[in-house]
Amino acid sequence: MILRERNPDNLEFPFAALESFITPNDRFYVRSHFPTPRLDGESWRLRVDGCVEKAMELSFEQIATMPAKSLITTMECAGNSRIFLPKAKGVQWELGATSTAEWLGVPLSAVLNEAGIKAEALEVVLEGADRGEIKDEPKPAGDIAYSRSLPLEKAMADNVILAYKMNGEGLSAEHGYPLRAIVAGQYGMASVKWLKRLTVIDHVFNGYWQTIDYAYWERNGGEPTRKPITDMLVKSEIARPSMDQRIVAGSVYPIFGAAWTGPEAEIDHVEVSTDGGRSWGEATLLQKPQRYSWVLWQYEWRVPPEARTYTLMSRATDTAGETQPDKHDSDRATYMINFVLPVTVEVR
Ligand SMILES: Nc1nc2c(c(=O)[nH]1)N[C@H]1C(S)=C(S)[C@@H](COP(=O)(O)O)O[C@H]1N2
Ligand SMILES: [Mo]
Repeated sequence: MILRERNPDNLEFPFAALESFITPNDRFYVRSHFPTPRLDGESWRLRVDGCVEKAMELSFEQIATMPAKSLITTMECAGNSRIFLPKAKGVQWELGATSTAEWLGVPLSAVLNEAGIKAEALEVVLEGADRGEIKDEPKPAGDIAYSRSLPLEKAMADNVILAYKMNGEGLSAEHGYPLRAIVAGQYGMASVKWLKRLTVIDHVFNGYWQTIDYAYWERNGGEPTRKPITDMLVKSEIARPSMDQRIVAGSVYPIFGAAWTGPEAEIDHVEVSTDGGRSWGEATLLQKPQRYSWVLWQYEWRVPPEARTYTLMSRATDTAGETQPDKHDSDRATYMINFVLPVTVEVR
């Protein structure tokens, strides 16, 4: 793993080592804002309160005996690839703040239905057990918990689970033990780890992590309005070759990578350019694209005999017709970075 930050530890999956569709647990990237809470599964409770018929406290045992559901999802941090933006502040992620796992848990809807949702309910706030002080301005005073809300309709959808297993193993402390949300198709910030409380509210939640941080400016023709970051945007990345790699002139090199998109579409196709974006050829998808998870792809490059620097690019398009843009949209600041990323290599 590539260590991007210490305490809290932020670990990047070395994307150049991408091999399998499922990311092994010890290679799954870690993104935490505060030190990892060490929770005890025995005494831990999930509190459910707010606009519900009966507020509850559920033990791990009670959750684990409810009907389970599994989801295979790719999770990408909204700040992944930030290193490609000029002088951007924040964790300097390159390509590997993205990973794929099979999660097992209970649908969030099942827990909410158990508590009984009142008619005035509008959103559900998911709160983690981790807390601390924010360093950068603007910031609230004192310690705050990590929390995010989902509109009720999203919270009740079948792509949201409260997970206690990752690739068949109990969650590790870093990935949210004992229980975390998985919001399939959204950037990682929605998948709250170390869940301790679900609060149903009758208003829009304007918490720190969806107004100041993990938010962007949306323009619908007119003035910009502040919106929480939600769905992942269509994206592809080249795992191999990696930046500045040397490649033998006249050989055949399999360019290899992954592509993924948001919750409303699947990957349709991936194109590759070996001449800095002038011409494009179609890559082969190595699996049938599935909703919520990446697809691995490959492109056989007949490396020219001419020794010089070449610029490789990949560009994905999804079934909704969305394609990766050429440039980063600055209304997204240092998040949602899905523009076509160049990889320069040395042919010798
Ligand atoms: N409680 C809590 N949940 C959290 C976070 C956090 O700091 N605290 N980080 C979020 C972000 S920004 C991401 S990208 C994902 C990362 O999940 P992972 O560490 O399992 O990869 O967790 C999300 N859930
Ligand atoms: Mo993130």
